[in-house]
Amino acid sequence: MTKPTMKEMLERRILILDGAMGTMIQQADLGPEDFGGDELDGCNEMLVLTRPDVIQGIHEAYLEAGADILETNTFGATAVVLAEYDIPEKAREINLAAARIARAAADKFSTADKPRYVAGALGPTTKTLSVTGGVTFDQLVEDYYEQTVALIEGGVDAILLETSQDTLNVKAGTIGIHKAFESTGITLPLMISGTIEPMGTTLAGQNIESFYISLEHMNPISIGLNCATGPEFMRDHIRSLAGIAHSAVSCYPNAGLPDENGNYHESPASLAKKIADFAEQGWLNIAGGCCGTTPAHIRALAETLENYAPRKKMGEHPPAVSGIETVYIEEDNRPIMIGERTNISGSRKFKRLIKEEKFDEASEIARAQVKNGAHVIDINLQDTDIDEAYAVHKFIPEVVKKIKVPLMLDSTYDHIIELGLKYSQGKAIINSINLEDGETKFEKILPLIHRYGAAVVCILIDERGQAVSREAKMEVATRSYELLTEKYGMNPEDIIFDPNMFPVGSGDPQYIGSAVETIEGIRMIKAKYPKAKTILGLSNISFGLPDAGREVLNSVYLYHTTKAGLDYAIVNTEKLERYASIPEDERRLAEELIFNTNDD
Ligand code: HCS
Repeated sequence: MTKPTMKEMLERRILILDGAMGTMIQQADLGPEDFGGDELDGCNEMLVLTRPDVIQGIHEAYLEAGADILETNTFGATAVVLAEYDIPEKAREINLAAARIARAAADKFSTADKPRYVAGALGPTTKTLSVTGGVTFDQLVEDYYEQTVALIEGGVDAILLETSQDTLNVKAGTIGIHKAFESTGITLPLMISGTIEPMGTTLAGQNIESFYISLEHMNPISIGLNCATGPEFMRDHIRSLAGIAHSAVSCYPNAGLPDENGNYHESPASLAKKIADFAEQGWLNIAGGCCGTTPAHIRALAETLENYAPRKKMGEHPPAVSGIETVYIEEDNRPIMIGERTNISGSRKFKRLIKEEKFDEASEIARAQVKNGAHVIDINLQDTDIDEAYAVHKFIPEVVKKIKVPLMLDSTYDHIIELGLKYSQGKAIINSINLEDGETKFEKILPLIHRYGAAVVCILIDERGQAVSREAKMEVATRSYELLTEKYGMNPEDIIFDPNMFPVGSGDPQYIGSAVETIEGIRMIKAKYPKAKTILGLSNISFGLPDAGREVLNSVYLYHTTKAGLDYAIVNTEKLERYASIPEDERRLAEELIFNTNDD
């Protein structure tokens, strides 16, 4: 008889994950010789080679206690961590051995009623891309890839990225994991577990919602929290996660907060009771223990949770993008304002600062935009005078230290977009794709969207040029939408149509009437594709007018396009006026231009 899959078992009951490994090893009274010598003392992962009996013993104790899922002893078996012991080359051997030990133990205890699973554990490493640095995104991808390949070859049932403190590390991890799935031809369920510090966010600053929104595209079988705290600190976060996650929710806290000597005091009964309360609320699918927990904790948990049903109702949330913080795109907060001043082609000051490599000062411009109401920041560093890749590499890490809002990455080059994504913890917006050159742009950018998670601006341009009339806009939107959702597998909520705007303020006769076409184009797109979003680069409309006139025209146009359903506006947030506060005669003049109603 074949074993039910983990997914099938998750439908039936709350699955019990094992307890701590690291703190169990600490208690095992081992000496340097057990780890392979003085230099390797404390390298827990080495024990799968030097003292496999110890690791096997811990696994079996957890299985006896009732664990359904074992974690391999590979938390720090990533080359970048093993390099601290001068043994990076041992990564493959250690992961392979660890997976085999856990596999054998799980199989020994597995029965038809209670199948046991092995999750290959990948820790966060000792370096975070967003906080400590000291490692590159690409290096982490390679290290996680190597680790995952060996775990798969050793026979694990799932891959678990745990104690995740920085979503950028997780993104590198998931990319490495998928690369391993491709190269081995074996795709396993992906489990993700974040760590929220007592102050309420990950080390890299995200709360649980942003963490989830940034990783949702990976479609994990489970997502949850472990480590850092005991269960009570996790309560609000687990509740939030259960409310939004489409996947199973996991929770494996420490046995309380450690005291000054690093000891944990939450008793098995008390831990089980607190976690059972989460189950009672219907929030849980997987539960277990992290640092300080023992087989006694897992036994208490398994016995208690037997009486509770797993979370059944999947969560939901409004369409969203994220940086360190999340922005939901909802009817009552439209339009989302995107600060445009960090665009080289739109701001001379910004361009000068980037050219002079004053990245810190340049990022102050982003901060000013946010201070004045921007919910997202557009970043465009493309210019013939500038090395764009270098500027992205220097500027984006600087700017994400200063602002928490999502990024809009604006470039015509896919390799530049990808570079930007490697610095974006959150779910960014890519600006932009179009059908100008057939599907070339779609083919280049869509893989990035699936790999890193992002929304995308789709400009309504095709092989014939920019769509001007409302009918032409609709035609290109329809073709783009069908391709993106059906052929390229995009979530409709992440498609943002830019229906084009022309400078009606310039007086150029070819643009007369185009502002109304854009308003009506937005209305038609929103009616046909209510899930898709719309965006405009607002200042285009007033191009060629004196500054004061520009502000009025921009603001009046924003008012009318918002009424038509506009979701995002790229603006200079420092220079927007409220429609109601614009003097009536100025407003009328602007409306005559927009609606082309001046007969003079
Ligand atoms: N699975 C790891 C997590 C440490 S945070 C351990 O040691 O139990």
